[in-house]
Amino acid sequence: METLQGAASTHRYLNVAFVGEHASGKSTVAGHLMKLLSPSIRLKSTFGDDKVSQKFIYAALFDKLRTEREQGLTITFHEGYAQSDKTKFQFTDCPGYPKYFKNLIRGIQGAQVAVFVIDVNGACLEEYKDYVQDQLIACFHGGVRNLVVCVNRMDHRDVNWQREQYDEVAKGFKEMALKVGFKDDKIKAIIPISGWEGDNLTKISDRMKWYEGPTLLQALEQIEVNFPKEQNEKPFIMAIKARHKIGGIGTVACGVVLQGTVRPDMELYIEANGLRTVVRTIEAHYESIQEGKPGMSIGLALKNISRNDLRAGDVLTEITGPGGKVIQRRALSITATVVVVRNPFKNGIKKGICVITDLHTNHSAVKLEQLLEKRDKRSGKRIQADPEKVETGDALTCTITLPKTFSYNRTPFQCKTFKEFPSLGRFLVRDSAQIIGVGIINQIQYPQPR
Ligand SMILES: Nc1nc2c(ncn2[C@@H]2O[C@H](COP(=O)(O)OP(=O)(O)OP(=O)(O)O)[C@@H](O)[C@H]2O)c(=O)[nH]1
Ligand SMILES: [Mg+2]
Repeated sequence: METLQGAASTHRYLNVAFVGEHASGKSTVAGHLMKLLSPSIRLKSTFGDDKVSQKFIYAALFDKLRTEREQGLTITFHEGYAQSDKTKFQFTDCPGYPKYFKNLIRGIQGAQVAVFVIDVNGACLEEYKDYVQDQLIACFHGGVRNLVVCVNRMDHRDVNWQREQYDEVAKGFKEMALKVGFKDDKIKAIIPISGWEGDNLTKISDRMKWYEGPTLLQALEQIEVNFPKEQNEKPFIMAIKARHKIGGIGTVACGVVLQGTVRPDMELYIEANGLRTVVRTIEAHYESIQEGKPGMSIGLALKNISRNDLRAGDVLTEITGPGGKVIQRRALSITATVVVVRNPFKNGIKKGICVITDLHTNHSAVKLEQLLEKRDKRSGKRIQADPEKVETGDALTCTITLPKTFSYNRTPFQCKTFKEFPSLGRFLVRDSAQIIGVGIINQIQYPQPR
């Protein structure tokens, strides 16, 4: 096992996602922490002709879109970088508004720890309960196993730095996280903070003497993330989170390394459309690096392709076959086991319904083609063959058809069976802003070779 470390760096890398219910203060906490770690960052009170309202001054470090600043809410995920004595942090500020849940799902991919910023007023246990539970499921099923919880707005005049309300919210949230599957020892800390005033972010606050620590920074520093070394030697695979065209550099694919090591001049192909490309340069944390390893969030400058050839949700794979041959395989359908966590349909979940799957960084509309078996959620024992419908709490084996027509003759998503490659073999089943179930892929059906 090894920790993630850049070749030229003595720091380790840590990828942190900020999540939580709407308007709990995620962007403010992320922005304030970044400002405390990098005092040279300037807080902007204007962007061109736009004035930033004083109360969004920290949030504006992350909320970079004009509409986000105007409305004071995050729409898509944004990244920021900072470093402490031993860690280089990548902070990903995710949206909390339920309508933008899909952007949160993409934002948390590759994170090693989720910082849950929840409001001390307890909205995460009442108004946003289902939604916060969905965020927990998305983190857990997406492979984010470490949690740091920040109970925010301790400065609020009704709370006035006292512990009663903090205790209540902390207890309720912990119960919810344990129920979703998080291990007690992976909930690293539940910290009372004020994102706005900065209490307990990097220094212990003397306004809450009843809390002994750790601070948010200490809690993040204590998290150890190790990656199995044998993953380094396998063929390189990266899931794309975002694509850019940058002047002087060209097409850049940003994403998370799922397996293997990437180096400059490596030949890759885009599985979705079979196009080939070559790595020009690699960047992490605004620094040029020579090797990208599993778990790292990197940017690859690519030769011979344009920005439009890539899509967030695609997968880049190393060309390894004999003679560097690329075989583009279009999956027709998958057989999967899905545990239903919620049933939003009046008549139950039946065959033929259209749902959205979130597989790593990919979102696709798919059809539930056939319900094969209803199984016991815990033992996996078959309860019923060919069920007509399933309800909340059932486990279901089903076939899911993938859409056939796509521009550029693309495959909708690149997947593997869960057994073969867990991170490309598990997915969420969603209906707009709510999770219906969590699934794993058992089998993939490809067309017969002609
Ligand atoms: N009093 C007080 N206000 C805060 C604190 N943290 C954030 N706020 C205010 O809460 C409002 C929302 O903050 P944001 O950081 O935009 O919240 P968010 O969670 O990023 O919101 P979404 O991304 O839209 O879900 C802003 O007006 C902040 O100034 C805090 O600790 N105390
Ligand atoms: Mg925000």
